Amino acid sequence: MMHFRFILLAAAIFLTSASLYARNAETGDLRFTHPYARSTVPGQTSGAAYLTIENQGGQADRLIAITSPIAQSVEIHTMTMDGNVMKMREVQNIELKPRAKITMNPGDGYHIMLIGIKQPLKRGDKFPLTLSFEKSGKIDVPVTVEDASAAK
Ligand SMILES: [Cu+2]
Repeated sequence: MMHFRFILLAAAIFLTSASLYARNAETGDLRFTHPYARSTVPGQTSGAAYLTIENQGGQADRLIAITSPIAQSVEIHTMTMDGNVMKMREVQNIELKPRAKITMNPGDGYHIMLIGIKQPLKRGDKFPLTLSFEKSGKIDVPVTVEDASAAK
């Protein structure tokens, strides 16, 4: 009986480490650099966050959704010029080809829109963003709030 229990325990440990390893292998190709959000003023209901995502693997992946406990919803936006006016538009996903590097910065390309923020984002605050990828699954990225004028 003791022996049987030991085998079960060993099997459980093996399965746990095997699944951890599989998760690392799946998410190991993505690199996240400088995740930051701009600080907001009281009464401001939305904020913006930025980061650099690099696909160091040989397989394409796709960022398909983002959530955060600090916002009612999170959208992926891109900036487009409409005549002389810069407009934000929601995109459904961001494709990450092998070796692709997506750099987000204020006023250029993609940004992450935090909609319905529950309290102002103050410099030095930290909060998580959960990024969902088609292949790599969900990955939590810690974001730091920087000055409203922050840029990379
Ligand atoms: Cu936006």
